[in-house]
Amino acid sequence: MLRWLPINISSFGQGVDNLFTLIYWITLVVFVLVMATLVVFLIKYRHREGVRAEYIEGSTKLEIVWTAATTVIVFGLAMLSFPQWNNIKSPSEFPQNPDVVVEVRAKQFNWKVIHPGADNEFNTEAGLDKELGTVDDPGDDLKKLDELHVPVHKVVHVRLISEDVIHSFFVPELRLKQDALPNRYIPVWFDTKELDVSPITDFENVRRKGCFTGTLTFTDPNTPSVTGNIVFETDDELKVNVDGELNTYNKTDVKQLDITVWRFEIPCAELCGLGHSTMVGYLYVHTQESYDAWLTEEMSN
Ligand SMILES: [Cu+2]
Repeated sequence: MLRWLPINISSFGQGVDNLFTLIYWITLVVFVLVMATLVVFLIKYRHREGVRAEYIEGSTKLEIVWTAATTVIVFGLAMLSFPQWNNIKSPSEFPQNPDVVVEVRAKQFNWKVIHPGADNEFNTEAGLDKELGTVDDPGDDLKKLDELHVPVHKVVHVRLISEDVIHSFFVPELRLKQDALPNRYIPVWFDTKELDVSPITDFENVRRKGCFTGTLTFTDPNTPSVTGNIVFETDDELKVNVDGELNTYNKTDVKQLDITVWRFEIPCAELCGLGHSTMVGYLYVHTQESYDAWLTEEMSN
């Protein structure tokens, strides 16, 4: 595992990482060999007085060797990639009966997210019938901007589309990247199966682990625990938004962190216009209780 990669939270991420690591090492070995050969040849065949350059027409044997070696490597990698690709990208291979279905609409420069609500049907906004435009439909679409909420360890299907230009839906921690095209729904799926939901006692890089909403318990038994959003982190401190107030806690004072919501960035990975670099949404991964509470609250608004 390459340590600088983001953490992996998806069921298929480890397969992607294994391929990535393999390609990385193959590339590194080839790079070192080519550069070493270059340096050796630079020295060996440098200009020397009285030595004339020799005219050579190449070596058939060498040509065959490196063509064959490259072919074996490329085909080998292709064979290893096919099952991963099918698992992630082929709709026929998707886990059926998803726990959550959402629609993500990319638009310069936001992610519009539609949760279908209790009727499990899209485009049934309250007071709007999708065909007639009447007010008879009790519709319950839940529309959010730059926020995608899912329960942890569940299968999620996403209907991805763009409303203008080509964008790219990218969640590095899911090892998932998919272009969004105008006028075409592209099915995407993920399962946050690898997200570690156990209480945290090691407070290094808690934001890298996606920790967002949680309860902090302190080593001093007299300090009452607090619940809030972890919005900033330094090597020694955690800055936590508790009911709108920003509190700073020393990591050494914290005994345990119980997380209920993890948050990961959804950057747009396709240059899509002047505001491209500002196009970022967030994937909120909830514990089941937190997800149910969030949905109930949003639906009642
Ligand atoms: Cu974009």
